[in-house]
Amino acid sequence: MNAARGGRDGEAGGEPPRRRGERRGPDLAPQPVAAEESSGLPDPETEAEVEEAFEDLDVDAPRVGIVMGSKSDMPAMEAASAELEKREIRHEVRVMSAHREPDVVADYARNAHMRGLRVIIAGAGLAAALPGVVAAHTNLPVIGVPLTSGNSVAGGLDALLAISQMPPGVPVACVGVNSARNAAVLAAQIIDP
Ligand code: AIR
Repeated sequence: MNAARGGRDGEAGGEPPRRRGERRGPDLAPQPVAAEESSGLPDPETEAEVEEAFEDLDVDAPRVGIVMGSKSDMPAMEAASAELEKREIRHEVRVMSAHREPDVVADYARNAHMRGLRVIIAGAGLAAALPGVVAAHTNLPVIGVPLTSGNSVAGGLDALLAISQMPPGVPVACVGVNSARNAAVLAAQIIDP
């Protein structure tokens, strides 16, 4: 790509008038391209360096991602959004189900760090896999919010256990049932202790 762009730039900026491509003369011979421009090798900067550079820029990237397994979780999860709003912490809200849209969840979690997110709050009810699945795909801290829903067992005990009983090495911080506001307070403390 660089080589092609360099060639066109050379024609446009050079002294000779533009000619049809068919007429190949010595004056239209391909311009030499600097080796470093055309190597095609990946940029040597590490992910950490790129992120550091991005942090210096005052962009409007959200710092906290709030995700939930269903639209029906929105009323309970709005408390997290309201708390972050109050604290003027940039955040985004997404609905994605670990069981119904597993690929969407995986993509979101894998890209979260590079997008500038620093904490993810994940709320779900029933077999609440969302926080754990997010944690499986990112090293960002994940705060799980167990939610009650229509078919909950024991008022949300099912989700509480699903979220808190993570296997060793893949932690999820778990707040109380329907405690979305506490999740936001914790997220704020993680971002700015
Ligand atoms: N859920 C959705 N996908 C996986 C799970 N565990 C949860 C939602 C919601 C409950 O199932 O987080 O709390 C019921 O979802 P719905 O969409 O049927 O209202």
